[in-house]
Amino acid sequence: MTIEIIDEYVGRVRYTVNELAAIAPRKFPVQERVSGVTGNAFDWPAWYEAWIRTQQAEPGRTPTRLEIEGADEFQAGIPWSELEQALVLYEQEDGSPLAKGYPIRLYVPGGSSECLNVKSVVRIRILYAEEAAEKAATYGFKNTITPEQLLKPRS
Ligand SMILES: Nc1nc2c(c(=O)[nH]1)N[C@H]1C(S)=C(S)[C@@H](COP(=O)(O)O)O[C@H]1N2
Ligand SMILES: [Mo]
Repeated sequence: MTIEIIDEYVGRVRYTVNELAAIAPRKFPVQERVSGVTGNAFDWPAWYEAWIRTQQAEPGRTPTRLEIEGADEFQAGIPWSELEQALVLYEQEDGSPLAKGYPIRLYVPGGSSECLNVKSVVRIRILYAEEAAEKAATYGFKNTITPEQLLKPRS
């Protein structure tokens, strides 16, 4: 199982869970940020910063939005500014693959909804368009996001 990363500037790359986690500068127990959850995680913005430096991208651009999709086609679109505390859960406490949410799971503490905690992530799109930052977070099954969800104000 691989995770596909699609970046507007870098292009499309695929990583195994181990390859993805190896890029992260620091790993920590997920409960440091999300109470009641166990396993090991890494910080998403720190992962991105480490990763982008290894790519042939022009430095200095800041992403505006993340689009993230699960194996079941559940997906979320999240303004980058909402991801300051976001983390990726990638293994259980004992180092074995996730029993729930495999291959990886996103958590968005401080985000506008717990529904943004996408499980079984298989695709991550990193967007840079300025307009993308202005749209509120969205979530739902692919192609079935209702106008109500799109218009749902942050609570
Ligand atoms: N892949 C995937 N991720 C998902 C969902 C889903 O249906 N599929 N549901 C979301 C919603 S609506 C919520 S509220 C949380 C529920 O997380 P939990 O199963 O840990 O309680 O997961 C989110 N992540
Ligand atoms: Mo939810």
